[in-house]
Amino acid sequence: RPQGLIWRSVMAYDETNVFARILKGEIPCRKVHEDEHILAFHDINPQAPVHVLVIPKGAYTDWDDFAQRASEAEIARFIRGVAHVGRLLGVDEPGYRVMSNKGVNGGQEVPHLHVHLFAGRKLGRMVP
Ligand code: DGP
Repeated sequence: RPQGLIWRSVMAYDETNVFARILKGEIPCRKVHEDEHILAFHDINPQAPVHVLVIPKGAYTDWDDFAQRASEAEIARFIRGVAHVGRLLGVDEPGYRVMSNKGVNGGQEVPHLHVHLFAGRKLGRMVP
């Protein structure tokens, strides 16, 4: 483990969560993009004209779990993948918002790391 970083035990990944089931093909989704490492699909309850979820295929519970356990290559691929999805959707201009909820106070409902990509209108300022 690298020194100078704070490491905490992470909650065991729940393999029955809904996004794990989508990755296994047990639950359908409206797919936007898939490759070896990521899957992007439309949110079932869209909060903007474009509301897409991007997930890594690895078993990571949330943003913090990913930051602690994923390799730098995985992290880079994920960030590049999210931006790729923005371009595929044709929303890189005039732009979009990327957001990830972590834990109870973050409002996270599904315990598999996902980022929300919102686009299609000028979004309001974030109201916490
Ligand atoms: P979060 O609160 O950040 O964990 O967001 C979870 C999102 O996942 C929420 O916007 C609704 C969406 N969602 C939940 N279940 C499903 C599902 O079965 N299919 C799809 N496409 N989206 C789902």
